[in-house]
Amino acid sequence: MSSPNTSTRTHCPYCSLQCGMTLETVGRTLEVRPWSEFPVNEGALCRKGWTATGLRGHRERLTSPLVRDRATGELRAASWDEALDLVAAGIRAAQEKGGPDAVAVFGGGGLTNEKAYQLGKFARVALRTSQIDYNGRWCMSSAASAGNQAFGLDRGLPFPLADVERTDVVVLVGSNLAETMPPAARHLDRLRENGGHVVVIDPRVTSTGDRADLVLQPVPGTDLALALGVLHLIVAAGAVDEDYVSARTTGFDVVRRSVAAWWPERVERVTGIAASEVRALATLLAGADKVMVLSARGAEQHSQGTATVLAWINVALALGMCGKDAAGYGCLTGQGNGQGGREHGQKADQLPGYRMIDDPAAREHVAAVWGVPPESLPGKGRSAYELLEALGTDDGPSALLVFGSNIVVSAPNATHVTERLEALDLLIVADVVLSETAAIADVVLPVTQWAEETGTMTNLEGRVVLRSQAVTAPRGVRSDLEVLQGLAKRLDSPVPFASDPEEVFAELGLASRGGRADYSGITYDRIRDEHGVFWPCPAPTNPTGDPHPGTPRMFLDAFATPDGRARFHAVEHRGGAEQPCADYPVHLTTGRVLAQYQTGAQTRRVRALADTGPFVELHPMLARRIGAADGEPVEVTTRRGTMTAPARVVDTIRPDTVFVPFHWVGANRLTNDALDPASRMPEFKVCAARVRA
Ligand SMILES: Nc1nc2c(c(=O)[nH]1)N[C@H]1C(S)=C(S)[C@@H](COP(=O)(O)OP(=O)(O)OC[C@H]3O[C@@H](n4cnc5c(=O)[nH]c(N)nc54)[C@H](O)[C@@H]3O)O[C@H]1N2
Ligand SMILES: Nc1nc2c(c(=O)[nH]1)N[C@H]1C(S)=C(S)[C@@H](COP(=O)(O)OP(=O)(O)OC[C@H]3O[C@@H](n4cnc5c(=O)[nH]c(N)nc54)[C@H](O)[C@@H]3O)O[C@H]1N2
Ligand code: SF4
Ligand SMILES: [Mo]
Repeated sequence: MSSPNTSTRTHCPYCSLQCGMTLETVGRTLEVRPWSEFPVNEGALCRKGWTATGLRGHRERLTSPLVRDRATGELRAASWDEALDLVAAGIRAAQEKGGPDAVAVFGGGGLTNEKAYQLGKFARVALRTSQIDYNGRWCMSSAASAGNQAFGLDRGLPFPLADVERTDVVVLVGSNLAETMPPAARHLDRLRENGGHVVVIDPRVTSTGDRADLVLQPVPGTDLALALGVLHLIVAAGAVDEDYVSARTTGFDVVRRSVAAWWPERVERVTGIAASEVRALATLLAGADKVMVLSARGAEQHSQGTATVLAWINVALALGMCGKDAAGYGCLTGQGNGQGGREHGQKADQLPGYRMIDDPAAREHVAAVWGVPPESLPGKGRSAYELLEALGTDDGPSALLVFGSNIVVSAPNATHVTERLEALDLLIVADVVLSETAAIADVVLPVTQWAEETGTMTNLEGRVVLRSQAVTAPRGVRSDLEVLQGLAKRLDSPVPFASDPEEVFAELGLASRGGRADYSGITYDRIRDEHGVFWPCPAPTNPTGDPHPGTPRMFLDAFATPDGRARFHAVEHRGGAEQPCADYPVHLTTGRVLAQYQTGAQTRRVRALADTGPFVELHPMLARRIGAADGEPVEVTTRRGTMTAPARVVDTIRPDTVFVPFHWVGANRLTNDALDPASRMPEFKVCAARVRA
């Protein structure tokens, strides 16, 4: 490994903003300092970013492989050779019995582009399994599937985030960005200083809502009906941009008819939002020159997530906004590499460059880069939740390798999923700490974390940034790339696997070349100099040609569909898969708080972030009805499980809804595993529950 610098410019280990930061080694400690020139965050970080070095040297950091001792049933330390030999032997045994698909791989949207790429290649080339998917299915997959259907391409934001400041109205549908990407909230403040308006749609008034001009509080799972109602009023007001619709889109006539019956009073009955507020929103949008609709998990993590996003895209298209400067639709992706993680082949149906695995030309291109025959590549596998459900069943995988996900805490209907993990013959988890998933594994592989390795990430804007190694890794750990290299060798992979990130990135560039997410014109040196490069960025066809500038703004002239036009899609409102009833009378929704990241595997171990624990947020009216008091334990039960946590009584949530953060074990024992038919996204954001004091 290269010797550490004393001052290194890099990016945060957590969310999709990928804030720039400077890491300084001061004696033996590593300190976070601002990197003011990096445009995305201009030196600002949230609490998680400032304390990101808290896992370094932590006593719970894994520094040796662990294997489960047959005699005691406990995990014990092992050498790398012993652990990797055991994994390779287990994989062989599983595949001899059950064929290539007996081994499955589960990846993560926090992995660097290099790791995501290598994991996809490892599955298809070294394991020859079709059974690979990743936690991105639980993140922005509904927005991705809607973006692909409407625009022919999915890039979270098709414009730089700072464009928010130059629009007239921004509508945040199910985003709490003041807590989930705090430095981004400054754009909302600046937009308002510039005379623009912020609208927030969320069943709770969050700290994002506190910065808004208009807050609408829908019943969870009804954002789609609200979009239909807003479009109904836009049509009625004659505010449709007919020239744009006829020049740049197809399919509006059917959509126009489909919203005809969604008058505001009907919207009020379904969404719980007063008809006057629905009218206020439509009036604001109809009168604005530039409108930006941004969705996040609140609107997307539903069994109708894709349809909901399509309904909001319909609103943006009808107003003529998509492809217009400082306007349009975007999805706020979530994980550090939520964007890049879905472009390089760890998704069941995709190959690098956002190519589809069932496309013969895509298979041929990627197989040539990999040096294997196209027919040796497996086909499409199961989606994340379907894969987990199949584990240990007669026709499902009997071994699973997990890289970068803590499934036991993050999966919906988690008790059921944990049973599936326990039914495996072999569970292998690569992680930096003993997560709840690693704790039930047969083999645990300790890996390097962000400051100890180099790699690229693609942030929510499609900006490819470089995370540079700042310190040497603790003795005993290996990088994910080294782990995959070691396993590929033991499995007699037909081609070798590189472990140097820059080498892997160059190969990824070739594999992505000509694909929808083309990275072939991007190099580490360029990213360093240019504060990141936006894909698509093809290499020049002529080697002496000018480099491609990258693509900060997409769809300005045409959409990525065959005819260049965006597609309207008529969608129907159905609502959450599980509606309240006499036994389970309230809506349960889940989400995040500022100080914790995801399943908390990393942040719950950072002492400076330990001020909040789990809680159940509920309205004073509901608290009174069940006899609950602020700070006292309440029990939440759904058809799948029960959890208990202190009540947090606030008048900012709908009285018919309770909110539980999912950073602590418990929330996902409650959630519903109903899936969106297109994206296979589980319904994390609504189910029916009972609350008791
Ligand atoms: N602090 C922190 N920041 C993070 C993360 C983290 O774990 N912690 N994770 C990162 C990741 S991976 C992601 S995906 C993003 C997520 O970022 P967000 O989507 O902003 O986060 P959530 O809290 O999941 O959901 C946002 C809001 O949706 C609301 N909501 C619930 N149900 C509904 C509904 O039916 N309709 C509407 N309109 N709103 C609803 C919730 O009340 C919540 O305030 O955050 C990223 N940033
Ligand atoms: N109820 C409910 N559930 C949800 C959600 C919700 O809103 N509500 N949100 C969903 C969403 S949007 C997401 S993104 C998922 C997140 O779910 P997970 O991905 O399971 O959550 P993380 O805590 O990010 O888990 C990442 C794991 O990888 C480890 N890790 C970190 N970096 C590396 C690395 O470089 N290599 C390896 N090998 N391991 C690494 C971490 O220590 C951690 O254990 O949760 C989903 N679950
Ligand atoms: S906003 Fe996201 S990227 Fe920025 S410091 Fe916080 S967690 Fe890190
Ligand atoms: Mo996410």
